[in-house]
Amino acid sequence: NACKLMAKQKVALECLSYHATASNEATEKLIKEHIPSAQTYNLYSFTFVDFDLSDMDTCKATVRMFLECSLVQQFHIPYEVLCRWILSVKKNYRPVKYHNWRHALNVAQTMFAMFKTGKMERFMSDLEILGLLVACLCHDLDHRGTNNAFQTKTDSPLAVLYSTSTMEHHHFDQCVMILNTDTNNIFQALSPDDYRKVMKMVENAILSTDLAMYFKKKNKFLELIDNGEFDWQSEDKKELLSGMMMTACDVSAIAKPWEVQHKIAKLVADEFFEQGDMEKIQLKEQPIAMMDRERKDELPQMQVGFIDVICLPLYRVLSDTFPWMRPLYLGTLENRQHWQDLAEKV
Ligand code: 5BB
Ligand code: ZN
Repeated sequence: NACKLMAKQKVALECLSYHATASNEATEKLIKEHIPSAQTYNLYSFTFVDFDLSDMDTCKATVRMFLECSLVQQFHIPYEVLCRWILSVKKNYRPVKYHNWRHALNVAQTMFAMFKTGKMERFMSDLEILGLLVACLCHDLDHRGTNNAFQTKTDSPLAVLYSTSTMEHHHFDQCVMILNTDTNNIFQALSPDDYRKVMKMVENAILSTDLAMYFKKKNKFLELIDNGEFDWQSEDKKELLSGMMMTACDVSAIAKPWEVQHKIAKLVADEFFEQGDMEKIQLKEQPIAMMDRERKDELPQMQVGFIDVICLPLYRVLSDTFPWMRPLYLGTLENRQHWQDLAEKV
């Protein structure tokens, strides 16, 4: 309808000034670089940290994950196209505090560690592995540091376009846009059938990163597990499992060594506070506690709540079903204690 068309145009115009594909120079440079081993970057570990990596290293680590899964050979991805696509994806993240390219890389690395160290690879086809890695890298594209509720409250064109899972639909749109940009299509050699399949998978995976979707689907997942489900091959079960894995990867900063978790939680809080500031000033509204910098003393208690309500239940069921995922559960449990200690000091 007319209203959505207008919204779509506004979003497109807004993005046009921002979007850019990677330059040939940057692509040439990445192509010529030596790609260090997975070990060099600690890619197989659930305790991977990006803090000490240069921007170039983050791209090289991404290439390494594709190579390590044999995706380049398997799906005949021209190396130059892979390099350009990675740089374009990186370029379409904004420099916000938390939902930036580094977050996307971390989410993809946790997915990689789940496949390899978590031994989840055996439940997935190569095409599904490709789809999930791509989804992780693209799942927060063009994030503006504000959540779905904020889009709705401010009547942003995005909210007019998509009334539910607003940002997640946009992240997927951006993902499609990059793939459709000249010489960025890493899926170009796929058969039409595989192309359709992988896009469907990427869409489901990205939309699954809306926390509202997680709450909607988690009971179905728990039901399957309670019934002793161990065959994850059917399409809808695979979709459910993929969605749960996406959420598990998305929040996996909570499972990192304490110093790392502490630092990342500060970045999350800073981004939330900036939205809260905009709500106070522009909307003349009182933000929720999580976004109110006047209430930053409550942060440790909120992290305990986040861990108890979202993270631990998810990691518990995943590691009870897939024992090699246990490190995520244990790391989170350890951080819970640290946040609890801080909460009691106040
Ligand atoms: C989360 C859901 N929200 C609608 C209300 C608040 N809660 S919360 O109480 O669990 C909460 C989570 C409160 C404060 C938080 O951070 C304060 C710094 C967090 C929190 N969220 N903490 C984190 O370390 C992280 Br990581 C996150 C995730 C933020 C992105 C949410 C996207 C979830 C995708 C499945
Ligand atoms: Zn995310």
